[in-house]
Amino acid sequence: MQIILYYAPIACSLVPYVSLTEAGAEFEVRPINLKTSQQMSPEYRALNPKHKVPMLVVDGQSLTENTAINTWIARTFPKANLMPKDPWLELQAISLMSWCASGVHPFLTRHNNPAKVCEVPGAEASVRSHATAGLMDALSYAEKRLAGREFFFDHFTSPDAHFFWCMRRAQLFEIEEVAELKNCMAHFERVKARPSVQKVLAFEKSVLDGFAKAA
Ligand SMILES: N[C@@H](CCC(=O)N[C@@H](CS)C(=O)NCC(=O)O)C(=O)O
Repeated sequence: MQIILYYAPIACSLVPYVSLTEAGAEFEVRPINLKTSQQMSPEYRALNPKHKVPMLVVDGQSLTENTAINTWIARTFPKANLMPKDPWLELQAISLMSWCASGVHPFLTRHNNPAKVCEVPGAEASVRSHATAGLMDALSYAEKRLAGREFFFDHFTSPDAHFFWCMRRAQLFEIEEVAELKNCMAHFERVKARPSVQKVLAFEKSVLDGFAKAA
């Protein structure tokens, strides 16, 4: 089976990189430079009209959306236990990843590019402050879910990788409030220590260095 991951540094394509690595899968990574808007190029848009990462291509068939991609990885590599085995808990895991994608990620996107949601000159600070309030409200749910727990379920699963990415992105945006979330921060450090996450962070650095050299 040929697996290709379209990936961009810093972006949420970190999540399937971690899942594939945890699964011991062989996969090829094709880096996309979001800083130069490579995702908007005719070549990439021909592959993925949504012009987003991640995208997984399996034997020539493409799959987009983190929730679907990570569900595919978990089902294709069952020995890695990337989702709970119990069908109800598996759906709870899918629900958590959908929430990361639709209940948390949009607040981070507003931080990244406030002008996308409000073009009024000088509105950036207000957009970011509303985004932070929405983000903190969303994260308070995870703070409660993670109380007294190492992971969202009884072992590491893909939703842990997805939530790790959300927390990392928030910290890279220097949203200081997230540091107050003790359970989320402990989860962040726990997931960060995993070899799969250390591997993607090292890979990310090498891709960023390569982009800088090419610029
Ligand atoms: N719902 C998608 C979100 C994907 C997404 O927004 N990816 C961002 C990077 S984190 C992206 O590719 N942005 C480029 C663009 O919007 O053109 C998922 O969960 O996979």
